[in-house]
Amino acid sequence: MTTPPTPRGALIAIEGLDRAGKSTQCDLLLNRLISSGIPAKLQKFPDRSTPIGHMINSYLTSTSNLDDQAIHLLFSANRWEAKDSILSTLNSGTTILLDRYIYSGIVFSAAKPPVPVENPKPLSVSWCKAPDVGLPRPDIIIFLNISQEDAEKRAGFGDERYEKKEMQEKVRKLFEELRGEDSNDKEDWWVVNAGGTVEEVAEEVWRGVLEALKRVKEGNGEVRSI
Ligand code: 2DT
Ligand code: MG
Repeated sequence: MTTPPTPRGALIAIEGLDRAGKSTQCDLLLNRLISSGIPAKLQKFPDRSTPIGHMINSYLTSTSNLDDQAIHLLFSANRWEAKDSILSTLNSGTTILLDRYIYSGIVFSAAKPPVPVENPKPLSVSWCKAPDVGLPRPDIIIFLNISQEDAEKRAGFGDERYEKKEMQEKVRKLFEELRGEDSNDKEDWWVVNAGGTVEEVAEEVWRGVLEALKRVKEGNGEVRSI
């Protein structure tokens, strides 16, 4: 008698603005999955632990300067270097929570103010998306949606490069555009009101996860690509 193959894990991306509660919700969710008997693992992007991640970290903490295009490609390379491990983890039956993914990659780069002279136009969304084409596509993107008002009530920003009000406002607009425009991917976005209590938000996030697990169960077992 042969045992049936292990069903693959789900690929779940958690996205949102800074201070939307992504890390808190990822930790809660990881615990809930594991205590429900669903093997799961957290993968954060950027992954600052690799050599490429070290370069990203020194850029974000402003100890190094890089061209907008170059840092964009490093963020993407930081995902490509994790691709094989993501796929083998999923195929071994473990669910992966992505704390940020290509969507942060697109909106943060496209939100940057154009540098006059050298680079007078902002990076376009399509340019920003191109290097990620071919990466594993999440079964669901859980978007923690927080209003400007609620975000302002939470603790202040840190002092990393992108943690500035104007940048965050641009990021908010671009996330909205991305969710609206991505008509092929519309069903992939699960928008959660992140203004509630931690427990309320966790409940809505959990419903998104159940939806992703259902999609995986009903699918053909293959991980789709961006
Ligand atoms: P954390 O605070 O979550 O470590 O993120 N970013 C992230 C990009 O500009 N491009 C990307 O591809 C990713 C994944 C968002 C640090 C900052 O890095 C930004 C905030
Ligand atoms: Mg941060």
